[in-house]
Amino acid sequence: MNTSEIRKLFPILHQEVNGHPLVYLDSGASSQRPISVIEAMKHYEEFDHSNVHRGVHTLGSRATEAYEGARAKVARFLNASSEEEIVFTRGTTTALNLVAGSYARSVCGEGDEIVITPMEHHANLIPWQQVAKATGATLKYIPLQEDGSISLDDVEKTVTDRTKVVSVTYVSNVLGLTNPIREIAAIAHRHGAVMVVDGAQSTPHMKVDVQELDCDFYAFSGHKMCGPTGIGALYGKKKLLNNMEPIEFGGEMIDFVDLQDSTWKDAPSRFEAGTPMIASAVGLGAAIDFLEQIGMDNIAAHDRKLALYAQNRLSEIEGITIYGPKENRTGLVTFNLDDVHPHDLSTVVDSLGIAIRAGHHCCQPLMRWLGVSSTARASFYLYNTEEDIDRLVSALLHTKEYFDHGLR
Ligand code: 7TS
Repeated sequence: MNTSEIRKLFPILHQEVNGHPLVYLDSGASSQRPISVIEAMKHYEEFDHSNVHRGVHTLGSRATEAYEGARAKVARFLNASSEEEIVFTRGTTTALNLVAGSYARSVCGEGDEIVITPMEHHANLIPWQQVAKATGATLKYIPLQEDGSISLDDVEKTVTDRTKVVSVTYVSNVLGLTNPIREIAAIAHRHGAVMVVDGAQSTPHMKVDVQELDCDFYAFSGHKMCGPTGIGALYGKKKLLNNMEPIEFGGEMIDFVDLQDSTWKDAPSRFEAGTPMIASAVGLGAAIDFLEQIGMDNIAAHDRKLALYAQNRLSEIEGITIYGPKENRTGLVTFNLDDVHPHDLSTVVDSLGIAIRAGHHCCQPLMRWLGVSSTARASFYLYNTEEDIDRLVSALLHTKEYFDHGLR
């Protein structure tokens, strides 16, 4: 993988911020887009736009082909068994809310269980709390081990025959670890539960095969994998999707409408009421082309190498605490430095042109488990280099000096 050639394809990276060349280390929140994605969306808007699935005119057909073509790319990218298993959504959050609001609400009742972990992003936590409150089901947590990982023994102990849904993130957006989804799915299935996967942080960084994972639902966002905002998808096994009730109603999702009742089309249409985000879907398709051209295995190796390099370089700084397991980090490092508030850290490094994230990362229960209210986080992608991390380390040393002097 030639990172310096890849960097040339991302126009946004070539600018100065606060008088310094930009170092973008916040791809975990949202990645940047290559020129091919920007151009694909521009071409669509300039030449092909119309509404989809409606008119018989040429632009209508082109728009429909572009939109459905993007769905086919997503299906292939995740190795779904058919395009009908891919529902376009606004992103991971909307996809998980769809599974919770439709599937889980209909199967859960008093005494049933939903199993998640304390490391979940709020998008994979609050929807389940809401289902539990509405149905009388219990929300149970697989405990975390000392380094933040989960053990399959604990999964075995937590999942029971009353469990209807197990929902776990593939990669943690704070700890950077990868959960053993295939093994967890096997345990869930043995108890008759479905396996839901939050793929927001895994899909950008590794080859994903939903059939090999044998998960029932898989959610991800386009904007974290070189695509635009406002688009993502829910993969669901066909027989599950076609037995689920829609949670939004209107045009394009119906089969037959009478004055008092209506029937639905099969998936994915039944979950895509109204005019969809067509240009964003085109952009997501172009992002998949781009990532596949570079190769997901190459990207995975690059991101892991950078995370390891960052972990080693940051550990050299006195007073730093790095969170999460030492091994197998996927593309990010979360840390605190002495008692400098992460927001102050992030402000000082921003003044040196470096973008990192600070806060609770939408993981308040995990922050409580870590015993902190917030952390800083540097996250990496295919356009980052070891020099970016060296710049971060120098900026952190500068910050430390600044605050040490301030305290004296
Ligand atoms: N799940 C995980 C694991 C995430 O990291 C995120 C976003 C989401 C779900 C929600 O994705 P969305 O596209 O629907 O918003 N995570 C982050 C983050 O770590 N920093 O900013 C957003």
